[in-house]
Amino acid sequence: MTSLQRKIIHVDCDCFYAAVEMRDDPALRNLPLAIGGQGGRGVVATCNYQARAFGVHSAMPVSEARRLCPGLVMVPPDMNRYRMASREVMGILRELTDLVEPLSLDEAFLDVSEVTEHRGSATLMARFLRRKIRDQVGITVSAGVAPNKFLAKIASDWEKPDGLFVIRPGDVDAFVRQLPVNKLFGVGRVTAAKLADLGVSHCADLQKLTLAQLVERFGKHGARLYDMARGIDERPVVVSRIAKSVSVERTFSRDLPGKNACVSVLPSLVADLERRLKRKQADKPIHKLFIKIRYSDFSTHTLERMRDQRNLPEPEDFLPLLDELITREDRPVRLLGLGVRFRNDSAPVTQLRLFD
Ligand code: DCP
Ligand code: MG
Repeated sequence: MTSLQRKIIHVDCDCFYAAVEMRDDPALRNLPLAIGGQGGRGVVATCNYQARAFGVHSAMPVSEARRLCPGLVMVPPDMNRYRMASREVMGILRELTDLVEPLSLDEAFLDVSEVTEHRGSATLMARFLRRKIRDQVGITVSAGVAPNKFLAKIASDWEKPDGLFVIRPGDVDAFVRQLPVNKLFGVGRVTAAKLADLGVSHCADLQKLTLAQLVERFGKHGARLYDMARGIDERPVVVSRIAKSVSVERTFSRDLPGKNACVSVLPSLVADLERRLKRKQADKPIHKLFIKIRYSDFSTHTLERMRDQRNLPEPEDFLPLLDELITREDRPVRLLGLGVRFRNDSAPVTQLRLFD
């Protein structure tokens, strides 16, 4: 019997740090741009796709990057802004399903096998997520859809940047056979060279080796190679996250003209927050309230204040935060968000580990 067909989406932001910088300073958009350098180890953390055309890439010494691309613009990293963008991306993914496994700030797996929205189509879900992240966070992501993690991750890279690639169950074998072995997880230069000695360059060649041959040659990793060559990967999407906060946010189809308009949408945002709190067994003591605002130029500000209370928050509870955060009354607002943080010591561990 075959196991139930899963639907996995892998999402990976395009040139993540650089994308956040280009979003916040559109003048950088049309220039070759790298993040890193100053203060760091003098290497490129990432660069935009214009810079990649010159051969610049992550982990390259800045001096070499400048030699390859004399017009390169270097910007020092600002992790706080990247973390905030990451939280927003992950928040959008988690609105679709709780089964989200982040791998780093800019990528995550989703198991959407049980999601019924979007007609249950993982392809439509991936399109929806890509559009929503572009509109709300202001950066592009690439996505891969496949029956397992290994293939979904390869798929998200296939049409990068700003792309979507789908591997349907019936296409797995043909797709895998033409795949160069260096695309496989764990196959670096050394393993690739060993495989080349065996006459293996693509998974079609790899399929000709027996499990015993691969284990003898590569140890434990041999069994993984055997499976991957056949597009098999049973690893579950693992969720291990302690709910430390619950929040809601809204990007307005037309910018709100200023503070008064923000005050008038507070009640409906608070109502959304309450619904989420009730859904998430969140009768834990609330420790802090926070709000977030994004102006039309994408500059984003947050503020949080202590407020120990057990009962659900009311719109009036957020007014003082709004007052403190908005210093210019008439600045157009693109997004407004609010939320609550729970006390650390009371946070229950909501962990779903299928197996390690
Ligand atoms: N990063 C880093 N040092 C590296 C690799 C990555 O600091 N050697 C950081 C910067 C990247 C972020 O991690 O923006 C995400 O890494 P990715 O490998 O996903 O690379 P990018 O998102 O930048 O580009 P891509 O469009 O290829 O995903
Ligand atoms: Mg990325």
